[in-house]
Amino acid sequence: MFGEIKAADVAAELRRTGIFSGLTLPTAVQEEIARFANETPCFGNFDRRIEFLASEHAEAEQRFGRTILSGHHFDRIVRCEAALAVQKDPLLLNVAKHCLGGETKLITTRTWWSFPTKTASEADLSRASFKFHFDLDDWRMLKFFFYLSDVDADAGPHVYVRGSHNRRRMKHQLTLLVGHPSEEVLGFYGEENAVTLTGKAGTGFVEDPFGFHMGTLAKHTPRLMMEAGFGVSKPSKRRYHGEPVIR
Ligand SMILES: O=C(O)CCC(=O)C(=O)O
Repeated sequence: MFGEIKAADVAAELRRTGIFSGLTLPTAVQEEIARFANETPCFGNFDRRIEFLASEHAEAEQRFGRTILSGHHFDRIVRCEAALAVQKDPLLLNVAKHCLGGETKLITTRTWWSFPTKTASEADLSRASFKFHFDLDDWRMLKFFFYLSDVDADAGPHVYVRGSHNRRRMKHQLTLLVGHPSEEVLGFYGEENAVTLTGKAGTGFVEDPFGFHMGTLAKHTPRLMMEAGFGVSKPSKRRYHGEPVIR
């Protein structure tokens, strides 16, 4: 699916900076997953009681009387052949094996919307990965992300701090507090190392999620994202966002 890109080159860049950003999905694949995500009801704020179509986001906020920042398709994703084809593409597994070793396996696949909303409180935002954090789901992991909608600076781009995957400040390492203030993280790693990932629908990147990263709030248009995660341990409850766990 990804042409001439070599797993060893991607892995080398991942080791160096924690992120590789040169992946592009074939248009037909991106369109098929986006069609699925538009036509399939999603679940708001990780809550299966809040079920709605992305096009009805504003009505859903009214109907459920609350701010809805995200909409996950959870296990419904297994009905989408194109998404399964992405997660099974040999480049993904090869990159993961280069980085994590031979035991590596696919552990999560999810698609979700991030919605612009006028009513988000500070508490909503800190719950929703909008602060710099690193993932603790497994002790070694890689996450592939693909934008399925165009993502510019106002559409909730993902931000990654290059180099933060292998140089952790003791204070950050020891704290279980998930979100860290931007000034503190960027003060330590350098503003110049924060990469904001924008791109057309189909743009993909892979990161070492032990590096600091965050989503940002979509200001005008919803963002549709797919993630395929690889790890080395058995699936644990901690990594369930309700997405299918592949054994
Ligand atoms: O939505 C995003 O861009 C960030 C997702 C994230 O932080 C995560 O999967 O850990």
